[in-house]
Amino acid sequence: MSSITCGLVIAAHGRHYTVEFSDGSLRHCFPRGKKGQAAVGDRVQVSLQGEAEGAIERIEPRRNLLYRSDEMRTKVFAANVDQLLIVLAVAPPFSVDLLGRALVGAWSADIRPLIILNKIDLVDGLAQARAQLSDIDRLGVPIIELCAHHKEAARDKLLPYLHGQANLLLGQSGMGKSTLLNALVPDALAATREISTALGTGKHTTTSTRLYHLPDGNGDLIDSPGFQAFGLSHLSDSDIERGFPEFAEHAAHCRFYNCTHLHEPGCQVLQALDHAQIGQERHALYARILQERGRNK
Ligand SMILES: Nc1nc2c(ncn2[C@@H]2O[C@H](COP(=O)(O)OP(=O)(O)O)[C@@H](O)[C@H]2O)c(=O)[nH]1
Ligand SMILES: [Mg+2]
Ligand SMILES: [Zn+2]
Repeated sequence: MSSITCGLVIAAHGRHYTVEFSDGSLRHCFPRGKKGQAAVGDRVQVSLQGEAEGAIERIEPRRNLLYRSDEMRTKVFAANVDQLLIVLAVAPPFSVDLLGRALVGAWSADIRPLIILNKIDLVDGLAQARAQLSDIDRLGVPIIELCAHHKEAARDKLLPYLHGQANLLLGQSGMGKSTLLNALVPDALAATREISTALGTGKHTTTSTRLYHLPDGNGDLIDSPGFQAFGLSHLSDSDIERGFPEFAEHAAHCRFYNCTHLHEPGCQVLQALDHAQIGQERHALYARILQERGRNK
């Protein structure tokens, strides 16, 4: 007879997972049958098998699940996330479109976003990067500027925001996510090696997403692979509208209760757009996301 033990999914490798238990031990676990997919950050019930393996019998109810989707597939980032750390850099240029989508995704899942503007040592591009963030800055999303190469200063600046929470690092490649991870979790490399050991040599260990504990055990940091797309075809119209909080005060006064803020007469969002109270790019992104969804229905 095998016993059931509760654990935390700390890494996903396709259809199998690394689960950490309260004594710190790790096991290589497979889902039992064809049940729903587990995600990094999930709490799971595992029946222990042998010395180092287990079967996931049950996924505990989630607080939230962050994912992206398009007409082809759904891609899960992580579960039970408190805060989304969106990593941008002064250079190479970042995509304002992807940033806006990440914010929509976060808010729709009740996850608080925080923006990290990295590489501020590249002073020539700093003003331009800040200008690109002005619409977002006005929304009140915190923007932390730092240089990940200065490990200690970066750590001192960021850690107070991360303590006691499950934080997910997200960003396009080249923004400095790995550099930042190594600044925040100095033994990240060793922890990754420990997973490989727990999985046994010879096993395929390509890890797409990985949860690390912050030093002092005061919160977690989940590292995810870089992304180049952030489809939101799973969201409802109202989820999407919630991703544009600057629309709300105007939308309340639109003539039609079901106004889409795209073409309706008496639309106060469009009027605010005309008066530059709402950013052009922000409204264009809103329209794009709605349009993509329309195509997928
Ligand atoms: N100038 C500068 N370069 C940085 C900084 N942080 C990271 N980089 C560099 O940016 C490149 C991409 O960093 P990396 O951490 O691999 O990005 P990732 O793809 O997001 O994981 C590397 O060459 C880093 O050395 C920074 O604060 N300033
Ligand atoms: Mg990287
Ligand atoms: Zn409207």
